Amino acid sequence: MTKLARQITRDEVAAYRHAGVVLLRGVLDLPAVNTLRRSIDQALMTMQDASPEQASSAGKSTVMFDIGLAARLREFRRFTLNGPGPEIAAGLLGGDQINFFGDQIFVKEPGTRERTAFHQDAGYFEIAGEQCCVLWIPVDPVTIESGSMMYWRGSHKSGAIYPGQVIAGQNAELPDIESNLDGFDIVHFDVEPGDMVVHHYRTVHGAAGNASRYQVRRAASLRYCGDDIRFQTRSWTPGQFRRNTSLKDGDPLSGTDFPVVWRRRTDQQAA
Ligand SMILES: O=C(O)CCC(=O)C(=O)O
Repeated sequence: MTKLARQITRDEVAAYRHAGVVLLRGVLDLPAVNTLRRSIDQALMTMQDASPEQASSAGKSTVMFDIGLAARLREFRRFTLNGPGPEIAAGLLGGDQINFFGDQIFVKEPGTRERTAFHQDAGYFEIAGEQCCVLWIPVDPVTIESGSMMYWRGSHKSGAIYPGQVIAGQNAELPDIESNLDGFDIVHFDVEPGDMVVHHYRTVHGAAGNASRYQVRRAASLRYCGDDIRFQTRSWTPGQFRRNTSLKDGDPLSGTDFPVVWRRRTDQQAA
């Protein structure tokens, strides 16, 4: 299984911590991107009983949000557990151990009007702590026209959690960022396959639809946690994001739901 195409730099770690988001250019090689492409396409073909939250179409344009692929697609699971993700998370989060927390895919076909509303992942992830990052990995070129992710820089810093987040409409707890983009420190990146954008799970983010005429916009979102994360039930978390786990509030992540995917070697500790 392919690992990182290059190492994460100190500047990138500093940017992640300061801004709560960092663009990592060219961290994936072609085989890694192709693995992910195959998995996303396989997921789309095997998506059964998609709820309106997961898939909607207006004419020919379609948006699809699917979750839990790693649990049902072997190649995707191998990518999430043994691919480059764990090492990237370890580089950015620090600490001695990384657990896999979950995955989701986002596909917006050309002409898709549906936006990804500004939201905060921490508002529905059933965890507490500092060390959780989300790897947003495009497998197509993405520009502002086709739906670049937009991030509110520094919004992770206050520690505020906005409960009851949805990605299909304006979140009541959040200010109306979309109508006032200039009023917030918003950053977005044009990306190519091989790049990824990593955000802190408290960083507020969203995206437009896909206004391009021909370019599909497919991306995977992989979530990883470090040592300080503890399981924390959130009564408002929607059912599809709930985890069927025996963990109790305050427990460290463990078990087959949250497998350990990376451990610091003892020689790395000494270095
Ligand atoms: O790709 C998108 O539109 C949304 C991605 C997202 O919200 C995430 O990865 O947390």
